[in-house]
Amino acid sequence: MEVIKYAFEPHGDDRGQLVAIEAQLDIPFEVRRVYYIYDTLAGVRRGFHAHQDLEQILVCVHGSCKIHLDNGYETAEVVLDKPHEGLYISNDMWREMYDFSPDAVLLVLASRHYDEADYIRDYEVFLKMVHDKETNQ
Ligand code: T46
Repeated sequence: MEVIKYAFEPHGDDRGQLVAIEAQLDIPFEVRRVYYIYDTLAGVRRGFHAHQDLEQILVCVHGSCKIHLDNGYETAEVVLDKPHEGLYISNDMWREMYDFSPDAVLLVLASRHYDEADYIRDYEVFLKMVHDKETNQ
């Protein structure tokens, strides 16, 4: 599976680092929503869903975490541990987030507003959907 990571440019000087992410310049979509996940306890696994119509960039701006990706055919495990690196996740991708360090802050830039109807939370339904799409192509 192709894992798409964006390398953002840190603007560092003797005061520290600054990363700017501009919609449709540094990432391929307009940002309509920002959320972040923190205080996730050790051993916790979150996610367990796919989206039908959502693009997202995940940046672990502090600490580290791992992302399990599954496109219905292949899986990948991605480590996020750099505040200047973003993981791109688009539609039809099952994701789980795990191995959060105690200090982890996972920032997410999303292309659409929150919509519970966009979530596919049943893995069997997800598999059927991606396999049906492949068959009908
Ligand atoms: C995703 C991964 C990476 C809202 O009210 N608004 C929001 O924009 C979001 C994302 C969540 N919520 C509420 C819904 C739940 O009551 O926050 C609660 C926790 O959300 P959820 O269980 O969906 O969180 P995760 O960590 O399983 O998944 C989240 C995103 O929902 C999802 O789109 O791709 O992070």
